[in-house]
Amino acid sequence: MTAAFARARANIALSKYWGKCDAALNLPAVPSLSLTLDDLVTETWASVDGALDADAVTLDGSLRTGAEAATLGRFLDLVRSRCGAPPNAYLMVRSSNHFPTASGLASSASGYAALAAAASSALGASLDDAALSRLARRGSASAARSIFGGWAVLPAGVPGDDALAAQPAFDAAHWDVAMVLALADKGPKDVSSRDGMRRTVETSPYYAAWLATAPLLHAEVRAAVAARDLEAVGAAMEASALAMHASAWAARPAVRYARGATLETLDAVRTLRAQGVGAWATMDAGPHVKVLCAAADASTVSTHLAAVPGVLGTRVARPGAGVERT
Ligand code: 2P0
Repeated sequence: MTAAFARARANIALSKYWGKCDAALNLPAVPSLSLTLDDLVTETWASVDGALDADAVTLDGSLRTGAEAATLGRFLDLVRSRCGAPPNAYLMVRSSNHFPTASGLASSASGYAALAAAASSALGASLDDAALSRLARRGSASAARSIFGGWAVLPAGVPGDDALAAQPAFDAAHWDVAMVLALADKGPKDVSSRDGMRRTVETSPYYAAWLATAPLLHAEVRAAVAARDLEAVGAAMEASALAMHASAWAARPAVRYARGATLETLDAVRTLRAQGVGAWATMDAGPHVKVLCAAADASTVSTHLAAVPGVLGTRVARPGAGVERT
C-alpha cells in the first residue's frame, strides 16, 4: 500500500504560550503568535498495516518504544477516532527531521503537525486545516500553529472546549524578515516544556503575573506584525520571552533553560542594536537564541552571532509554508 506523506515546518513563537488551562485537552492558558520557518522540516510517511497489533513509529530511523510509544499510540487513537477509522487500524509511521545537524531544535511542533496530516490521510480522511490544527494541538499545542505557513495565532483555550485551533494571521509573503538561529551548547538534558510549564503553573509566584501580562504582549506583537513595525515587534517579542522565562525561573525548583552562551548572545543582540542593526531576541525551552531581523540584515546578524563565545553555529531561516500533503 502507498504511504500517505506530509511535510511540516517548525515555528517560533513571538508572543509565547507557557502554561495550560486544561492539561487533559492540552489547552493553552494564554494566546500566542508564531512564525513558521522554512528551514526546519519534518517529513512523515504513514500507512495502515493489517499485520500490526499496535502502531509502529520510527523517528529518524529508530523505532520508538516504552512511554514514548504509548504517548504516540494514544495520539494515533485520537486520530483514528476523529477520522472514523476502526480502533485497530494500526499505522506504520516513519518520520525524519531535516534540522541543522545536532542543533537541539528538533521540535514537537513540526513533528505532530506532520503526524496529524500523514496519519489522517493514511486513514482515508481529508481533514481541513482547522480540523488538522485542532488534532495537532492535542499532540503538542505549538503544533497547532505549524499547520499554517507564515504567521499564525493560537488563541487561549477555554477549559473543557476541545474545539480550539490555530488560525492563519498573515501569509509567509506578508513581510520580508529572517530568524537567525544561534545554536548554543545544550549541556545536560533540559526539562521538557511540558514539565517546565506544569512546574511553573504549580509553583511559580510569578505565574499569575505571566497570565495577566501575556495577552497584552500578544496584542502588541500582533498589531506590530500587522503594521510590519520591526522595532515594535522586537520590543514586545523580547518582553514576552523574558516574562515567560522569568515566571519559569521563579518555579520551585527553578526551570532555567538559559545557559552562559544564551546570555552572551542576548548581550550580542543588544550590541547589534547599539550599532544600528535592528535585531531582537527570543528563547524557548532550550539554550538557543532566535533573532528576528530584516531579511537584508540576516547575514550581518549571523556573522556577528557566530563569533559569540559558546555559540556553536548559526542558521538563517525565513518565513515558511504550512503543512503539505500528498
Ligand atoms: C511556544 N513553547 O509558544 C512556547 C514557548 C516553548 C516556549 O510551545 O505541552 O511542545 O506539547 O503543548 O507545544 C513548547 O511547548 O508543549 C512551546 P505541549 P509544546 O512556542
